[in-house]
Amino acid sequence: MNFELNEDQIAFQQSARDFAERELAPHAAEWDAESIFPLDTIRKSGDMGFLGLYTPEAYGGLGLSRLDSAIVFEELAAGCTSTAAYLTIHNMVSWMIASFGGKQLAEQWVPKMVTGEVLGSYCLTEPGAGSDAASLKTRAEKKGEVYVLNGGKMFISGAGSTQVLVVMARTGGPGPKGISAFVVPADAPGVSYGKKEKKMGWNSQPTRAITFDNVEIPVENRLGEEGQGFAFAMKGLDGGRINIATCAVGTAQAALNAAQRYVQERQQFGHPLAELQTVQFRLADMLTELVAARQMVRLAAWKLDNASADASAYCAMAKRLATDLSFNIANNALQLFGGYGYLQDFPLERHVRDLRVHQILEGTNEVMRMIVARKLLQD
Ligand code: FAD
Ligand code: 2MC
Repeated sequence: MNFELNEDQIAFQQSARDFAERELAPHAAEWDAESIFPLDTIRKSGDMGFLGLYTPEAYGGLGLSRLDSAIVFEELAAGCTSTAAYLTIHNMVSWMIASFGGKQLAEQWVPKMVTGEVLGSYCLTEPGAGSDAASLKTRAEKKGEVYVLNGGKMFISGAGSTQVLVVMARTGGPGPKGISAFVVPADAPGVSYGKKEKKMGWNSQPTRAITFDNVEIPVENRLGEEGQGFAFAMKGLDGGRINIATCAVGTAQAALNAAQRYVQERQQFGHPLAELQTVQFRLADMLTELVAARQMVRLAAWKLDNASADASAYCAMAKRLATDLSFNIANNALQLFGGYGYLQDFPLERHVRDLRVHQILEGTNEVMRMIVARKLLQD
């Protein structure tokens, strides 16, 4: 067992760190304040392969493992949490089309997603179906060679600025087995978008509701067979949860780095704050928890790469643990900055605002506990 990164991983990590420092970090505060979705930068990240990290090479992706991808996403999140998190969703969507769509569908969409010509959104949540995703009501009615979609989605990341939607919709009876997944062009007649939601964080990417009003989709746009859509959605989210967790770790690392510097510069009572043992102990706990979170994420990614039977439960454990610990680390870093941590002149308040939603989306941390407990009690 070797816990050191190999040469390739160090190279990926360095190129992601360089990109984050050059292209993301200098603009993150402005994108947050002005709610700018940085499309040019996102497309530029495609030149580095970041729009298709674990997308198969056959469609232009890098074909990396989840572990390697997690190392890259962690670095990107240290530059801009919200933008990196959108990149992870785009990667998840492109991987789903490549993995579950037929060759023709994959060839039509995925190469353009890898370059950034086409950006993707993942559409599972509905106003009445959040944690209980299998209760979704959007319907896809088969009529000859097309499906007709009616219904609505809520909280869709990127919506209104993306070109392709992977939509989970009901083709059969109630419950998970009645759900299928579809590739829907974002500008298909009958697709309309709600207002850009005003959010606490994740402001560099738009979030909108979507309505489907008699949207006609060719039968070939279905992923796999009828009834497989829920399992596809969950498989996408296994990796998605690692990604959301690794973005939390990257952000927590950025917060810890800032705090480490600050306490050595800031003087009170005639000494740098770093000389206080209470400050040292706080930093020590932050670092210990950061390392634990990172290792848990990498273990879960490794499990997914190796198709371990308990991989989904590990993805849920990693998501729960890493997002809770990372939020607390960023909040502690803010505390060490005192009043300055609360000002927008420093990145700490943004880190805290951005990280809060990682405990909610891609399955709330309560749902993560549900998945872990089910696995524990079933074994
Ligand atoms: P609810 O399910 O109503 O939950 C409310 C509370 O009850 C939570 O605390 C929850 O944990 C708790 N709860 C519910 N059931 C249980 C239970 N059985 N046991 C214990 N506690 C329970 N969705 C997409 O499909 N695509 C996206 O791109 C997307 N992006 C998002 C971006 C943002 C900024 C946000 C905020 C959300 C996004 N979501 C997206 C939706 C997100 O996944 C849901 O908000 C999340 O799954 C929770 O659903 P809900 O909001 O309906 O909460
Ligand atoms: N991989 C493959 N198949 C899976 C799976 C996984 N990870 N998880 C479940 N399935 C299958 C499962 O095996 C079962 O099929 P079968 O009966 O053939 O065995 C089927 O799916 C139904 O599974 P469950 O019986 O576990 O379904 P249930 O309705 O009890 O709920 C739960 C499952 C709560 C885990 C799921 O609804 C869930 O994850 N809810 C949270 C929703 C969520 O994460 N939303 C995120 C939206 S995206 C987002 O937020 C973004 C920012 C992009």
